[in-house]
This record gives sequence, structure tokens and C-alpha cells, in this order.
Amino acid sequence: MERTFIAIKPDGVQRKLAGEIIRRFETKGFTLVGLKFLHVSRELAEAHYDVHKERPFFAGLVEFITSGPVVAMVWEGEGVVAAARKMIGATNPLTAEPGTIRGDFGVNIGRNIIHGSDAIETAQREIALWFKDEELVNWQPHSMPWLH
Ligand code: 3AN
Repeated sequence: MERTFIAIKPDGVQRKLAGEIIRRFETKGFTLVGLKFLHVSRELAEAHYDVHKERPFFAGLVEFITSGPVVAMVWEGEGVVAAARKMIGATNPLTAEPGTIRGDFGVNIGRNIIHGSDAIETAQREIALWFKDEELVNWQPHSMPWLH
């Protein structure tokens, strides 16, 4: 089953948007398979944003993602990588559509609340970077009889 990596950045945590964001992924129908709350090390931040290391905003990006706690998650479901990107909205919250997370809650490109993997291969790389295998939970909500 397809999986994606989602992180609520320090601004999203500071603004108490974690519950709202998790609710959106749950009610959409995706399944949470990994969750942790952590202060990101500089080493992890630099590895995560490695593709941007030549960009002028790289230093600021690393500074920001390490500035406060982050909610790191793995979500599972059919087409979850592309669907999550759609739910998150455009990189710049000012141009992100209303109804998307960035469109509804953000105004600043450098403080855009949430990260979501941009492709299946990126998701695999990011999940391996942020989570150990044993930190991911293999479960299927519809196979639990007491829910019905
Ligand atoms: P996305 O997060 O939508 O995939 P990317 O991968 O292009 O966007 O950029 C990664 C992160 O870098 C963004 N989430 C944003 O925080 C930051 N970023 C991108 N472009 C800029 C920019 N022009 N100025 C400041 N920060 C930026």
C-alpha cells in the first residue's frame, strides 16, 4: 500500500494546527501508520532538504525546521502521495487554493505549515530518513471487527 511522509512544521505546531491537520487526513480516509513529535536535528534537517542545498533559502529553511518541535507522520492509502499534496496546496500559501491546508491557514512561503512528499520515490526516501522500520505500525482499520 502506498505511503507518504507528512511533517507539521514548527509554525503549524506553534499555531496548534496539529489536531486540525490530522483530522483532515483521518476524515479523508487515510490511515496513520507512523507518528512522532520531535525537535529536528540539524543533521536530519540538512538530509531532508538535501535537494535544496544550493538554493538561497536553504540556510533559513534548516534554521526554521530546527527552531521548534515538528509532528512527523507516515500516512497510508491508495494514491496518498498525490492526494496529500492536493490537500496541502501550493508551496506559496498566498496562492494555495482555499480548502487546502496552506490555503486555509498560511500566508508566508517560508512558514507554510506542513511538508508532504512530492513523489512516491521521495516518500520512500523520507520515510526511511525519519522513521525506523519498527516505528511504523502495520494495521488495517477495516480488519478490526469491534468498529462495526
Ligand atoms: P513544497 O514544500 O511545496 O514541496 P518545495 O519542495 O519547493 O515546496 O520547497 C521546500 C520548502 O522550502 C517549502 N516548503 C518552503 O518552506 C521552502 N521554500 C520554497 N521556496 C521558498 C522560497 N522562495 N523562499 C523561502 N522558502 C522557500
